Amino acid sequence: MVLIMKKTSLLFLCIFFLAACDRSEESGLKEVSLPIDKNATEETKALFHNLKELAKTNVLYGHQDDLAYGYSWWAEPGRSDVKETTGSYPAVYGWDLGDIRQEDKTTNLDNIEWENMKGWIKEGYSRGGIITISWHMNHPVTDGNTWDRTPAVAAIIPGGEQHEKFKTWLDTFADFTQDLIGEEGELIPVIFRPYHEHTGSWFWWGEEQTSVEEYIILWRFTVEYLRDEKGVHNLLWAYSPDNQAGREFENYMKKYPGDEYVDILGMDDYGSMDQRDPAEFSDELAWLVEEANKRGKIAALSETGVESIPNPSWWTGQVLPAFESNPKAKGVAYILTWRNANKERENRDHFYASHPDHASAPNMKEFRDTDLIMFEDELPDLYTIKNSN
Ligand code: BMA
Repeated sequence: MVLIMKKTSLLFLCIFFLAACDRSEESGLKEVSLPIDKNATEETKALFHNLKELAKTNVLYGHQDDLAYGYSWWAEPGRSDVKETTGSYPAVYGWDLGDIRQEDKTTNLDNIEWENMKGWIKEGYSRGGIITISWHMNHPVTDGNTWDRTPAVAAIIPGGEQHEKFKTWLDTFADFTQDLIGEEGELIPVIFRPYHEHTGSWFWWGEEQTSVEEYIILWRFTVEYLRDEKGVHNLLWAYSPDNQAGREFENYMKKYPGDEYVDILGMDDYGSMDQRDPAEFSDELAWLVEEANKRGKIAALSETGVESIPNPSWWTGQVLPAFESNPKAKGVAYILTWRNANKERENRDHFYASHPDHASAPNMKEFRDTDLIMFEDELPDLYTIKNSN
């Protein structure tokens, strides 16, 4: 009898609880998701929240260096291979700060003038686009380039002999980000993706050159120095191991700096988009989405592509199924394909988005026309929180 009564009251309690939940849904209030920086600017908080919401229904398309140059043009205002191929600019603009240091060099490692880059960042943002910045950072000990594999991390973390010098590089980075100002005087939010592809060994912060402890200390120091000492509050932090076309999830998390230090679980992967069974890769993306959701983070395919797109139906034949084969993979927030190097200047076919004369151009347009994939002209306002359904 006592048991029956207990069961009945439990039932009533459940009904009451469900009704209460219903009412909060009716009122249209939604929980706001917050980034790791509790003092992030309003626009940065809004971007985190809105991107997380948008990821439930769409995958945004992004392209590296999109406004700076294309396969057959260089620094011409308004131009974009992506827009000329599909009718819209990309929703996400990738830029890289490689070669930014305490010196007079006026361009990045791919010859983009810093001041022009700032202009293009402002332009993309003013149209509602998302800005993400990677950093092929020079070697802080030898002053060589980012591909100098001499170990360096122990020397630049606190206590290391190059620590003070390294901080001046971060200062330059801070200055750059604080000079990104929107039309209302607000700081432009940036998805910052430092020390990327560290599961490979091609950069000085790579797997063979850096211990787990060193990598985590470097990451956390960078967050704390920029956020707490330099007062940089327009960043979302993206962690982006290289997936190396395998189910190496343990590897993915091996040097994870922790949920307090990361907003976006990114993944860089070139190999998987090159003739690998998209269904397999889709399962890996699904894993990434689940992992991100579990931690209150956002999942992103932060760098990918196949050089010169030899398969004319690559966009709908390889990329789309990577998101659709496993329906959970649709929860990836965005994909960023790498840059379209200028053919004349670099004398090579090093492009990762279609350009209008390429055989894959109609297929990229088809990809853009699907309901799942979103380009810039379809974006909702990402920089204010509506807090309603
Ligand atoms: C690589 C290549 C290089 C380039 C570097 C940084 O993948 O595109 O040519 O310098 O990225 O953008």
